[in-house]
Amino acid sequence: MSIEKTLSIIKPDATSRNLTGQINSIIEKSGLKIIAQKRIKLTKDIASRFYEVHKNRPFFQDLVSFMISGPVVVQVLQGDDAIALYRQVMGATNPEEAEAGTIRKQFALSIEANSVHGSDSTDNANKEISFFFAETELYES
Ligand code: IDP
Ligand code: MG
Repeated sequence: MSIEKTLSIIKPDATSRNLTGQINSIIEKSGLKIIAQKRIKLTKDIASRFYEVHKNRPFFQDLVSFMISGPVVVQVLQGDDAIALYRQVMGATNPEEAEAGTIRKQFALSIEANSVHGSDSTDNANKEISFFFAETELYES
C-alpha cells in the first residue's frame, strides 16, 4: 500500500440536491482524507479540456453541458491506495451496475448524472489534480 492522492468531483446533479455533505461523509468514513476542496463554476472550455479523452464519444457534448449546468465541488483525496479505493467507494459508472453502499448506487440519477468523478490512474490523478489546484492549495499532512 502507498499513500496516494486522487481528484474527486462532486457533480452538478449532487450539488443541486444538497448532497455535498453526505458524499463527504461517505468519503471520510472510507478512510480517505479531503485535503483540498473548492466549489467552482466550470465553463464549456474548462469542462471540454478536462474530459478531452472522451471528445470522440457520442455522449461528449451532453457530458460537457451537464458539467456546466450547476456548481461542482473539486477536491483532492489522500490515503492508502486512494485512487483504487475511491473508485470502489464511487461504484460503477452506470448506477444500475454499482454495488450497494457506493456513492453512485445511493445517489446517481443516470449513467451521465452519476454524482461523482474520480481519477482512474496515477498519471491521470496527477494531471487532474494540477488541472484544478495550485501547489499552495495542497497541504499534505
Ligand atoms: P467514470 O466517471 O466512471 O470514470 P468514464 O467512462 O470515464 O466513467 O466517463 C466519464 C463520465 O462520462 C461518466 O462519469 C459519466 O458522467 C459520463 N458517461 C460515461 N458513459 C456514458 C454514457 O454511455 N452515456 C452518457 N454519459 C456517459
Ligand atoms: Mg473516467
